[in-house]
Amino acid sequence: SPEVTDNVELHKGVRHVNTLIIGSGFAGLGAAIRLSQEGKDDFLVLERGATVGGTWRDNTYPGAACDVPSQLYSYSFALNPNWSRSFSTQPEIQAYIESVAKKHDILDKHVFNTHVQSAHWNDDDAIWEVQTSTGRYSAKILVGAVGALAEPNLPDIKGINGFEGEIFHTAQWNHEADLTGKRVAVIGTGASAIQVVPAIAPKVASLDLYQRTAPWLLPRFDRAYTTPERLAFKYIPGVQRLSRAGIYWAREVQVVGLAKAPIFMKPLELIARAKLLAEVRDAELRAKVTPDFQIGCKRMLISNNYYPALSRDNVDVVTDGIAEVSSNSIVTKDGTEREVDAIVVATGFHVTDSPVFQTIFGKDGRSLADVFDESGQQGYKGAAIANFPNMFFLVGPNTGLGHTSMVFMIESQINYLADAIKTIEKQGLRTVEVRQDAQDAYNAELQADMASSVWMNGGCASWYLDKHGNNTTLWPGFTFEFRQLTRKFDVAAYDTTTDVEVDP
Ligand code: N01
Repeated sequence: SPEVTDNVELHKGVRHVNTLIIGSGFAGLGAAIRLSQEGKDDFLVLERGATVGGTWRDNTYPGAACDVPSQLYSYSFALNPNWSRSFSTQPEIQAYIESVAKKHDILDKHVFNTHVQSAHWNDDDAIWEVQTSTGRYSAKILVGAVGALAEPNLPDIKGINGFEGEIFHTAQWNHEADLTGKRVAVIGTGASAIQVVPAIAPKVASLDLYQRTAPWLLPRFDRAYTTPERLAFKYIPGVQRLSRAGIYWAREVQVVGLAKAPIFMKPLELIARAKLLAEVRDAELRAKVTPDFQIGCKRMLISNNYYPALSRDNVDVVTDGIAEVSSNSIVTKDGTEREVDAIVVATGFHVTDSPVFQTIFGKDGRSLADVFDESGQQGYKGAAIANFPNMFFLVGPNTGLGHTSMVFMIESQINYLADAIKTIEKQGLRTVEVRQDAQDAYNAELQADMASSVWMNGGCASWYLDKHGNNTTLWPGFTFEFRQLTRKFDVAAYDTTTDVEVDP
């Protein structure tokens, strides 16, 4: 049974809090800690998992690690002097997140093992009514911190449900299944696959890698920190912040090539081509894994062991599309059948079409999914959405990044949320709802900035784009611009109602 805190009021027999946060990954946890630090203790976090961590808790596949430098991959209020490597592995990141939660004594504000099934705005009472797998809640303010890379995307391939061997998604790795000596297929060649393949290739009998689009790969400058470095991070004030600032600015420069002037991506492409030539000696294989779109259009991947793994005798890269899956094999469109014992599905996540959007219903009773379906995944400053009063997203529309740490963006969004909650309280506001015209103007400007980006012009399809062909996931500017934009809650962009008289 879920742990439930008892410091909640009842509203019509339902547990009521001022602020209800859904999800406890980096975003939800960070928001919870911030609210607690500011004394806004009337909140709860609903979390479907058994602990904090979100995507880092869920993605336990062999080889899982971060492609953002460790120094950037922590909250600014909880730097981690104990990172063992320059690029951290999943267990280390998960341990960090759990340690931050414990240190800030925030676990008892969580309701774990609780799946949010629906959230409806009740306009009469100006509250959100939330149905979960373990009970009902209501809240004045709803915070969606559900993550963009949380809902596994299972490919719709003919016959796949009839496969009789082991089959699982990278984000739902079955650790009971021993792949040693097995014939394994991996479907997909994104960030997850390029980590899984080198990790399992040495132990499986054979590995067929089903590639639909060859990714661009850059070197991974990963190494263990030396003892003097670790001691310096720990004991010399400022060293870690200095290192963090240096890496931050080096990464931020990439925005010029990605978003502003893709011609500046050329040097990276040359590096990637040189790497391909050096690491894939077989010309036929090299031709197969040479990308056919502009670097940066899809997320750039970093690895030193992916190409060597593809060159192994027991690994085959299959580029003929999959026609169907039988009970014990995969059949490609050219009619070839390859028998396998297990299939690893590395096909990514529902990002612009998350099933969560089907469960949130706004002022006019329409779901977020319907709203997004019609107009694309649009929001205001990645946080608010017109017709969804008193609701804020963390990692909402156009807040993702292709080059640096999401934790920076998350902290910017938490600033905005915290100031919104303060403003609502201070001004005695009953509801705040972003004005449609403010949201439209924001998106028009954002998409104008996006137009010149490599994501729109690089000749690829990616999870960055929604079904309308718009990039509704990434932030097209420098992250410090977003920080500036979200520094204060700009109530002027919102329609508000008031329920109490307050002294000015
Ligand atoms: O997912 P993806 P991911 N039949 O969507 C293919 C973060 N991340 O889990 O390119 C056949 O990128 C699809 O092919 P195509 C990171 O932000 C970070 O790998 O669409 N193939 C693609 O090759 C990342 O971007 C880290 O043609 C199908 C692959 O599956 C995001 O998570 C590690 C298919 C999906 O790639 C997602 O990465 C892991 C089908 N029906 C993840 N459907 C690090 O920090 C899809 N594909 C290192």
